[in-house]
Amino acid sequence: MSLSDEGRVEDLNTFHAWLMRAVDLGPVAVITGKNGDMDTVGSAVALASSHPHLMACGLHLGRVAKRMVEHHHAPFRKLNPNHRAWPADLAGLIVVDASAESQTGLSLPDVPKCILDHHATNEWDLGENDISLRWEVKATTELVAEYLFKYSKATLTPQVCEFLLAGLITDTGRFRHANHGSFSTAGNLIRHSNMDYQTFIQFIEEETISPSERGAILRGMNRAELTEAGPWSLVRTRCGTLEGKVASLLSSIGADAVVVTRQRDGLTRLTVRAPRSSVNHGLHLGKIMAEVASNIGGDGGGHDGAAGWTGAVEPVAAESAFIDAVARTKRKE
Ligand SMILES: [Mn+2]
Repeated sequence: MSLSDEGRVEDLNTFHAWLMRAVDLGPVAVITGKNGDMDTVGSAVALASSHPHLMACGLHLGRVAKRMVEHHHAPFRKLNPNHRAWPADLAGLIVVDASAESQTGLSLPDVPKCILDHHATNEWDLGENDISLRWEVKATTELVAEYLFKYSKATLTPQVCEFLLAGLITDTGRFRHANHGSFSTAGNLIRHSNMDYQTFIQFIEEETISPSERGAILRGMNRAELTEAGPWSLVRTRCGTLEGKVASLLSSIGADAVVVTRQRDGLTRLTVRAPRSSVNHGLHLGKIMAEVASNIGGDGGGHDGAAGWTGAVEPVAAESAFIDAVARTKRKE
């Protein structure tokens, strides 16, 4: 799915034509992925700033995204999972940074839709009035930034540039998973907005973890175990909250992959991470999670080095399904 520069230009032209037609007809919702991470929210808020008929909305705001939205008083409409009250004249919807409808946590109305995404897995069903831009970029905000730089430069206020850069910073793990494209987008955004990058990164990194969350993280670390999955060594644990944080802390000790299991309200969630060395040896966590979903149900997918799965399956069964799928993966030398 690697796209040439011409392919991208063509994609952006198609998207621009689709968008202009849609906003001409009525309001258009820009819908975020249900995890509310900074990439999905940054993409939605930035894109929605480009036209008064666009509205960023979604189920949930993650921690960094919530701080950014509050800090900038950015328009973002929080919906509930049973939301049905879409405007009668809704002319279309744009879904950013979600690889399937289930990833929005919403039941979407039947209007023309456009998908902007960068996940390795894809389970969208597209109709004849729908379009999809799936780019091999490190964050969806890179795609949105490229669109705005080309078609709507006036939208790129310092605040909008911050939303785009924040998504890029968090999805690349502070540029650890970046490539030349992400660095060049980041450079363009910093130069264009004239922001003070060091002050900005400090704001992004100011995390407020409460004492009870700190306890939950430590319990997650404390329960961690090493386990073998065929040719791969895994670290696995359970935790009640902040599973992404627990996963990244455990990643730093250097196993081939980390799996963190969380159970809440009858749903089990697996959060998995793998270092680049494992990906280079043939482990693709997004594909493994899609395989887990097809084996035991639920929804799964993501990127090569970071992925997730959610479903109404016992935690032990879900974790075993993941470990089995990893064990079946050949290790290329
Ligand atoms: Mn993303």
